Amino acid sequence: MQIIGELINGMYKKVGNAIKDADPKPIKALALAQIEAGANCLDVNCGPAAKDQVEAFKWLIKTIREVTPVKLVIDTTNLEATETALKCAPQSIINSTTADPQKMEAVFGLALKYNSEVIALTMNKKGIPRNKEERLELAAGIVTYCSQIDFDLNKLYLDPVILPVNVAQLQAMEVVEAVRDFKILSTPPPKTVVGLSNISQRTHQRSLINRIYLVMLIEAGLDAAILDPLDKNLMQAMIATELLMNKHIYCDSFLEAYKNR
Ligand code: THG
Repeated sequence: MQIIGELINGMYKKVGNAIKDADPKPIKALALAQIEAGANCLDVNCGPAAKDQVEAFKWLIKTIREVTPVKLVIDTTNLEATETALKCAPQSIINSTTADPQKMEAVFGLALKYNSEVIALTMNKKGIPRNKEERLELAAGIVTYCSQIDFDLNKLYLDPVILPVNVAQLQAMEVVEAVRDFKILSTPPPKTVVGLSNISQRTHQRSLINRIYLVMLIEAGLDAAILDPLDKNLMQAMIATELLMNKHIYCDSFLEAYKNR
């Protein structure tokens, strides 16, 4: 599975302050720690604190690039900041577009220009769907648009949008089943991604809820997740699930073997 580290996000005080003070140390440390823990991509989100998103992204990407060439996931709704980020780091993953036609036109336009991949959220101006069927309908619209503009479906990630279980308990299974059903929309099938930690925001036992939900999503065919790779129990649950789904060769020391794969 593709593991996208979530920790370079201005939502975290430490990161928000580092951006504000232009202090590279915490950012570099978070980049390296997440990769060491198994992340193969890094989400980059400057959060609500950054006054100037364009400058914040320029600085963040330059800082991260001083320690690693890993693939970046550009997490912002600001199109100008997205383009600036892509100039610094082409072939990144744009996070994200919605299913709204105008937004798709702008975002997929940038993706074609910079040879980038795209995360498309199955939501629109009306908000986040209430069930699997509405998510599928929006996903179908996104896939159809990609075919029309000849966007390589291998570069598309569909995100069914996870809501916190404490405010939307009925949605958790709708998202799991959406992940399963997105696969029938096209050949090649679109990839799927989620922002895992959304599920446990403001709940007790966050780590437990995150890892059980990740297991359910992987079983449904999830390809990638934005998550906290420093959560050891979470990473071990992921590896064990993939092992039981026959995605890795079994050995007695499979946790060790995964690191050296
Ligand atoms: N889909 C896509 N991108 C996303 C999301 C998604 N990007 C953002 C988010 N959701 C995924 N990233 C996070 C990062 C952190 C948290 C949740 C999701 C989180 N943070 C703590 C909190 O809010 O409680 C912060 C605690 C602190 O301040 O220390 O939970 O769904 N495509």
